[in-house]
Amino acid sequence: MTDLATLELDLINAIGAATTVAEVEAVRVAALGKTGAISGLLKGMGAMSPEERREQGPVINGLRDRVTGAIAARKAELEAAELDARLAAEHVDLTLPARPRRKGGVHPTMQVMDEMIAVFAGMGFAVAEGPDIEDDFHNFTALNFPPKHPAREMHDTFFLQPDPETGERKVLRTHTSPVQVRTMMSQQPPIRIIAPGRTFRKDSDATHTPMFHQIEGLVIGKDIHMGHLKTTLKEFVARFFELDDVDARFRPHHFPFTEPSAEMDIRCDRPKPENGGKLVLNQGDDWLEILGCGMVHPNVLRSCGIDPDQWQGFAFGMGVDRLAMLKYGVADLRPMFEADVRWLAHYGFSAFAAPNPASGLS
Ligand code: 2NL
Repeated sequence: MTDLATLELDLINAIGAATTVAEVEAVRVAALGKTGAISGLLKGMGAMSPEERREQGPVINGLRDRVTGAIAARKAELEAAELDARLAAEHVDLTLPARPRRKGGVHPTMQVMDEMIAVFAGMGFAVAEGPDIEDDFHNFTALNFPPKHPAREMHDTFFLQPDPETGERKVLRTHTSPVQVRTMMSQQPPIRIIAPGRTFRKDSDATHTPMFHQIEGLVIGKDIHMGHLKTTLKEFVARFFELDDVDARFRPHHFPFTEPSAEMDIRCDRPKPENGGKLVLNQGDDWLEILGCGMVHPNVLRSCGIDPDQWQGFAFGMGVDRLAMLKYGVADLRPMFEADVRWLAHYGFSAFAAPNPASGLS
């Protein structure tokens, strides 16, 4: 056998023996790569005499074409086999259940806040908002707090560092009343607003957290009176708890910013085994405190640029977190603001079930 015939036989055997595309590629490099055997032969043709080249050229070119063809054929064959093997190994089981996805939940406080806003919106109230950091005037003075009122003490209110130039000490608002003060100062009556938001007091025990949520409301008109207050708040409570009617009482109280002032209670039967361990509203001999309210004090109207001889109105305020716990059976206040996702998974609401008085609140 000639050297060329031996070379061809060796290469064809090696191509046939290759079991992976990578092995075929190694043969191709050995034969046709820069320093490959066939490449060497092709290069050598440059140094041949014309006669020799005429004779050897077709032989070497033929060798190259057959080896190239054999490599391409073997590669195609192995690629097809490799694809078949992958398709057999990497099958997808479409009957497997989808992996569970973590989804967020709406905090009960925010759910209840949205429910309350939906009820009041349905009664014609607009929503007003304001800053968490307030000044003494909007949080206390305009609300008829006397200069020595205990709420102004360091131990009840969070104060920011005094301003180095003016000495003014800003506060974290202790209620959302300042939002209503701002509304009265910037628009003339009639006014019908609620002010939902975060509030802060230096209080921390089994029933108080330093940060909590409030909704306050304010209605000012020419002839707004206690009758409007009682009807509005009873209607609110009925809609909020999805009751036909509420058995309520208005118990005299004191707030600096209202006169007269009252706390509203609704009749209830405290949780006991006969009631499945749940609080029952509208029956029993107990009373549940729901909110505080009253007729806006003339001094407050005056401080906000509203003439108390022309206008009067009522205001109210309630704690959202406590009502959320009551409505949805949250037993312990403290985990409410610990941001534990396991707690939220248990007590949270779907973000797709936004409260809507037409379709039911929750
Ligand atoms: C409560 C009691 C109340 C108000 C808040 C108010 C606001 C203005 C004027 C007059 Cl601008 N009053 N707000 C009135 C009565 C009670 O809140 O127990 N909150 C948790």
